[in-house]
Amino acid sequence: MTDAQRVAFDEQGYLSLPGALVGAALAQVQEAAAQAEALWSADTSRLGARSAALDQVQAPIEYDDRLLELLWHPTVFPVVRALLGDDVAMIDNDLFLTPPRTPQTHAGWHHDVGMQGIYHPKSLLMVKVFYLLTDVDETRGPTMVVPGSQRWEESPQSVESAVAMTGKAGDAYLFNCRIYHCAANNDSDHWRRVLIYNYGHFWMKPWQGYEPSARLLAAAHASGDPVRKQLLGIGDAYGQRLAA
Ligand SMILES: O=C(O)CCC(=O)C(=O)O
Repeated sequence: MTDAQRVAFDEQGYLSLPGALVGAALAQVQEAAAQAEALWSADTSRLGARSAALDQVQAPIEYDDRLLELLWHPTVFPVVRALLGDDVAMIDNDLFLTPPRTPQTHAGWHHDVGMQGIYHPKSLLMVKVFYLLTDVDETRGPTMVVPGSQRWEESPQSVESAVAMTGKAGDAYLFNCRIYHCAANNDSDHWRRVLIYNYGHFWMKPWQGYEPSARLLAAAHASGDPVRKQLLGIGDAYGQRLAA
């Protein structure tokens, strides 16, 4: 992570990471996401939300190792780790599918982190990474963020300064989960598809329903990979951190 990225993240509360997935890597992730979507659509007992505003495939890392492996993406994860610290862990993950012409957004303005940390550089609690699987312009339901609002005790009174997180398929962005954000309505004729990976500190619990399955935990143990194990919550509650 560059100093310029650190300054921008600290001031604005978000970072764009264009071209995180390109070429064959992007095609693989899109294929894996499409297969997860098909399985989820065919079986309504699978976890997630189904509404006119959003189809939410909950925990896509359970569907395909190509989606699991994005948790430790070679260029994006080091930025997340640099921001949150060596005790980084996974909090939740989703595949969001926003239908065309949504009647209303699936996510009005909000902060993900209700706890208001004491303001100092280490009070960052959660960082959320988005991978665009489709092109997203202003009309296609982009995430909107109010730059700098992650530092404020109160929610902004106006969202006039909000920025739309637009981009091409394969682009990524991340934000401090304390930032004030929403999803804009999808006013286009296109689906918006985005993978979301949320990270916090090892002492935090995953959101309910996102605890890794026994299968994923066994595979992480068998891999012996310290990053994979820690991200899935394997370790000592208050002593776990990745080696430098
Ligand atoms: O779909 C989006 O861009 C917004 C998602 C959101 O609000 C969230 O993950 O907290």
